[in-house]
Amino acid sequence: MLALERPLVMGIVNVTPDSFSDGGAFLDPARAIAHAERLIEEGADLIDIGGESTRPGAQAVNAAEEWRRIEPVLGALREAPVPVAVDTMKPEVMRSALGAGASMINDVNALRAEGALQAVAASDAAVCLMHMLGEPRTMQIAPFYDDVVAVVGAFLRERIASAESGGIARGRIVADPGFGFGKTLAHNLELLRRLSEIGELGVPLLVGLSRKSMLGAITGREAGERLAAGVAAALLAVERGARIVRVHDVAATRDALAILAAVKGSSY
Ligand code: 7PJ
Repeated sequence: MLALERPLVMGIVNVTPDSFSDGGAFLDPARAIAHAERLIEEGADLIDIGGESTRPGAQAVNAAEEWRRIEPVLGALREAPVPVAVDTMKPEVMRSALGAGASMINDVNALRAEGALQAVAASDAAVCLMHMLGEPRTMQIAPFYDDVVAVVGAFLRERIASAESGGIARGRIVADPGFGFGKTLAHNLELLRRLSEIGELGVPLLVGLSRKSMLGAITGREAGERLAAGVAAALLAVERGARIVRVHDVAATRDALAILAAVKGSSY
């Protein structure tokens, strides 16, 4: 159960050799665990562990290798004071993660893989359903939408309905428009500008913009130099209704959200 009276910060821990933002830095479990602990100290409300890069063009890994990367980190965080999500599209990895105490499955494929919905339904964990057009290997090749907000909203509504009819109660679900997943810069900007329109889904919105290439396209900066841009984007998303922001830079994001809360007259 997550209290959502203030926006929450999900801290990203990639245990991959090839993530675009911090590729390889935390492939060693001890370093990934130390990084997760640091994000918790910085004020992360939840941690997201990923063992497969979903950056544009990334190659898939098999379930055994993906789980081998995740398991030690998830195991070490069993006693962590915050819930832990596992970022995976694979039902085998979902089942292992849920068996090992994951509190949330973060699926960029929105439980569309055969058996994924059942894997989550058999647990009492939460799930994040994200919109992606196509698959990571090819998704940035000429993505097209008539109306990106309408298409993403309709997709998320359909996935929420499927999850509910498969036995996942609405209170366990969050939805995510999937910035950068089969979207051009113009699509991403329109989604962010009109985020409050997708917000009418009946579930909380989670948004991931941290260090993404759309920020690089606007600022001309490399992934490691997009902190200010990412914090600005997270703030804009929260102003438009996002309830959870998935970020690499937890302390800076929390500071920005504290300013927002203060301006609104609430505490953070
Ligand atoms: C997202 C994600 C996102 C959710 C990644 C990256 C690429 N999960 N996993 N939303 N992005 N829910 O971290 O930039 O936007 S991987």
